[in-house]
Amino acid sequence: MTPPAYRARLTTGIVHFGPGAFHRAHQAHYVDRLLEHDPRWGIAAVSLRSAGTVEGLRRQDGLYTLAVLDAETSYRTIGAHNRFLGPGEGAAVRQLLGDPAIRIVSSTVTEKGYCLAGDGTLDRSHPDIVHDLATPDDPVSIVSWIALGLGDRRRAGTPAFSTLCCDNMVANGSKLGRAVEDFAREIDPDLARWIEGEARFPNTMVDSITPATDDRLRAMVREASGSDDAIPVAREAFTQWVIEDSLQQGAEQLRGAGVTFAGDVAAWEKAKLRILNGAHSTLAYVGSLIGHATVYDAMCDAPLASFVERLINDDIIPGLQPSPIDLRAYAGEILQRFRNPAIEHKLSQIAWDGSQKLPYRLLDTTAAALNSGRSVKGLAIPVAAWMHFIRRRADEGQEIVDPLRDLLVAAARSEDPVTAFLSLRQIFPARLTDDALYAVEVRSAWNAIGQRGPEAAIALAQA
Ligand code: CS2
Repeated sequence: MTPPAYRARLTTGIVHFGPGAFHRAHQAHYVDRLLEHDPRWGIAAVSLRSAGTVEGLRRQDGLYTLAVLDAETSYRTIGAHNRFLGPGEGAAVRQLLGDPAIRIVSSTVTEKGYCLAGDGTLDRSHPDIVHDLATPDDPVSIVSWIALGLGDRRRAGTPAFSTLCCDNMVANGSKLGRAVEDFAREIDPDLARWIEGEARFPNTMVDSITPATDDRLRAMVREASGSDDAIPVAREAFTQWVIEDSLQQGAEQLRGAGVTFAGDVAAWEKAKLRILNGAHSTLAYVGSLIGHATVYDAMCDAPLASFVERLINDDIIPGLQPSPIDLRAYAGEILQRFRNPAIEHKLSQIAWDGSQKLPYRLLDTTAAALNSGRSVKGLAIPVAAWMHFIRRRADEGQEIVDPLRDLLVAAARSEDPVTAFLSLRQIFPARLTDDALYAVEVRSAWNAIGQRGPEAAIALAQA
């Protein structure tokens, strides 16, 4: 692979925790663009839990192929990463976080990686937080790493770095910032006050459909470029990054690379998380029960695609109004993106971590519908489908990727699964479970799916 021209002058300005496919296809794409004008924003890839991707990047000196698979196909060698730190290299990570040249720390560690409780605050009982409170100089969680890095800067008189959470989470920056302050307060109240005053955690919305890397992609890259790239990434042509306008350094460079800065990210974030990700999870669970493998396959299923479109227009969009965004047009673009035949986005991948995803993707929408007196019949179907999905995978002995796996399997195997699932306070807020109507609709959907199948259930919902 031919390195981009900026590699010769590249210095490190960003530390990123969790350099998985989405980070390398999305954030690194924007940084790759800005590096052509300012080489001081190289990315240090940090993965302290698993060596995999970091070793892959190290072996290729940070170079990998970004394949854009859409109406047109393109390939680009990304060279934005110039440091690679894996398990056991915590001392080097700590030194890097204290380096004044590092102005942004970003993360894609998935929703569960932030050790938050169901209400979005720091979960002090989380094993990683318990560990880190006992040994704050040897952290395992991203929350503690950021507190450690900021603490070192305070002691050294170095300005704070800005932290960019790049995971799908409502008010992602505010939640991470509060968790870091709450953690710091437990070990040094003065540090917590300094972080509150000096450090910035802008909220962000990130979007680009990025399927997991597989051998099919490696073969495509080899065919197209002749490169034996072990860690290529692929995404659709659409990409969007909206950042709250409070970044201390780098905003001008990122804006020049195509990032949108907004005074308030909430409208963008809610629209994306509830329309795109809510539809994704609906397709994942209902589509998997029907037997589809990818988003494209599920969208070729006309009754299912029609159900999702109506769910968006009749149940999700009303809960987002008023909005500065033309939500129907936005939704239409998303459904068109889902129909991209070049992207093999596996429903099984989207189905991971449902206990962490459902609250912001479908349950917040359901609470809004209940508060407005609107029907929740349609919204109950993907939730009941998720319950059936868990029970089917448990019965078939298939892997269930979810931090609450054991609780979910126990609920699925109980005498009354619907009641057992709805009693999981980590997932279902009281607003929903205290509402008799919601339980009735979920049970009705559960029974319809169980007795007549998911196809009948979605037909029933549209009757
Ligand atoms: C998907 C998201 O895997 C999933 O849960 O819904 O990764 C989705 O592809 C992205 O949020 C799109 O921006």
